[in-house]
Amino acid sequence: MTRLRWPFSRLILRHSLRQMNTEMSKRGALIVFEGCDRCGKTTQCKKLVEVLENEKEDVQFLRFPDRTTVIGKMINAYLNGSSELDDHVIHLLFSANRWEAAKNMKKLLQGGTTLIVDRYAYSGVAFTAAKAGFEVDWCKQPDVGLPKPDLVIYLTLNQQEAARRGGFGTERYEQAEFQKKVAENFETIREKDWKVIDADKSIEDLHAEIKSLVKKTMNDVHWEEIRTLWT
Ligand code: Z5A
Ligand code: MG
Repeated sequence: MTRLRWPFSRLILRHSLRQMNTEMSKRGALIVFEGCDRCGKTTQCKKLVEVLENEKEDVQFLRFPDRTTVIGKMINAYLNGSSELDDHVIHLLFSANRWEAAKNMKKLLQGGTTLIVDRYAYSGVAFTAAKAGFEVDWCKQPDVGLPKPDLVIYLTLNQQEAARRGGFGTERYEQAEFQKKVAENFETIREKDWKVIDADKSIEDLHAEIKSLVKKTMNDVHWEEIRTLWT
């Protein structure tokens, strides 16, 4: 009788241990890239993801706006000038575009995936607050409660080097005067723990600097709670 029960209790024990292990698994880090136009955010995000994937790290690339969703398509039409929207409406759509991703982001982070994110709520605030009649505090409100990044890498670039990297595109907001206000707003909303990096260096040198910061954060947050934005 005892001999028959023993394998069952071993199975139950093994199952419970596996369960505990899943519940206590290391979480991934939420890494966000912010910065002015053409400073190299997308270039660095993609390179970082490629290198980390080659090292068998569990990583995923996300970008905001995510132009693939229904809301993202409305944002895309607004940015390329094929639709007009009230400034409040487009601000709320940019935020809704993050909220529609938030649940999955949390799930991935809890499951151990590190997220490398190209622009986030800080861009939302810096761009809308550059428009007449918009206060930083109002702009922050729709994003209150989103997952808070564990690391914000803020890339800066001087005007001359930005100009060397090609002229502005044809999208809305791609004008020098507006971009200047956006850069001032980034300085206003910048938090103490942001890593500010001068992006006026080679893609490789910049990558090396960024990678060591990211690796450290990935190790530091394993057992930490996911924090909440602006609460
Ligand atoms: N927006 C908003 O209003 N509200 C929001 O909530 C959010 C966004 C999330 C679209 O964003 C617009 O939406 C944006 C903000 C607003 N408006 N503007 N401006 P987007 O992210 O789709 O924008 P983008 O088209 O990707 O542009 P970008 O982000 O400004 O560029 P970047 O990603 O920083 O740069 P890059 O594409 O990596 O590089 C630019 C060029 O420089 C390219 O030719 C590279 O090959 C070159 N490059 C990159 N790194 C280097 C180095 N180190 N040396 C030399 N050359 C380099
Ligand atoms: Mg980009």
